[in-house]
Amino acid sequence: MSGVTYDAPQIMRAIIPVAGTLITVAPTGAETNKVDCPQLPTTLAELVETAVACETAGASLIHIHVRDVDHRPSLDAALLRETVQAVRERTSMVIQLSTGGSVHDPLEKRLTVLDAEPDSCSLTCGSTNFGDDVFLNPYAFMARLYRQAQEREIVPEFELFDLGHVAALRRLIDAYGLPFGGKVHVDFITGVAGGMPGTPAALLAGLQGLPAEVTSWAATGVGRSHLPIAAAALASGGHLRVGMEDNLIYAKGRPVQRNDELVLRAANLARLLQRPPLTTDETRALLSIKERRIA
Ligand code: KMH
Ligand code: ZN
Repeated sequence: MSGVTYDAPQIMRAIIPVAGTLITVAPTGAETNKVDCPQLPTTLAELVETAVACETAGASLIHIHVRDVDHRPSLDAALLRETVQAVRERTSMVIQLSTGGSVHDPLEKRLTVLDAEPDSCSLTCGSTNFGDDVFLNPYAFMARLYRQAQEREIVPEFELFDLGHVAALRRLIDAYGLPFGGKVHVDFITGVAGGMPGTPAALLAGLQGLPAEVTSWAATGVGRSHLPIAAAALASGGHLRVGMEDNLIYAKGRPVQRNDELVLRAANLARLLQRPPLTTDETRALLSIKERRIA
């Protein structure tokens, strides 16, 4: 396994400003209970309505976890397929299914998510403590998921919760080459209890270790690190992920009511920094997404 490199040209490449901003929305996640947060979109109808509103607000990629009729996290094959089709019919966003699921989902079941034929899938580059639980991603699982995504022409988004995950991404690319389409997009998910802290310093440390093959990167600050990480990412040439999977508080004392208000705030911040939201077509080109939309 080759080591992570920290050469100066690589650092410069990572922070070169880019013209627009890919805004991902992660509207639901697997951790928040519907009873605790009735505005969380957990039904298919709520999810589709959310997707449409978030696309209008500036999101061009949606990271989806589905819930069953009891609003519990689910990896049901029919439900995943129905969800992909419904969101594809109503929006032009890149559809990314979570392969992380919930911390309780078995690894074998998480691999079956690809059967729903999403445009993209998440691929977390290592295990991490996740609050009181463990989010398990052994290297052999990552490798199988990566190979299957390549075979099915699904573009992975490499989720990096910790600095060690940056090194594991290097190992994966060395072993199996580039993803379908040749682009390498990563998302630093910072601020999880057990992962890298949600600080600009930690984000910059991660950037410095990125493999040269990385073509775009985004960042997410979970909870209170939401805004500082968004600002640091925009200032450093990165893209954004926002949504109720990561953050339920809009401002002090003010819960998030709708995902699209988080997207709109991110879009306005991006515009302020002269990095307006990418269109869905621009995001599809950035990530080399296979065309699966029905004309
Ligand atoms: N729900 C977390 C345990 C992913 O979507 O791939 C994992 C997660 C990552 O949300
Ligand atoms: Zn997720």
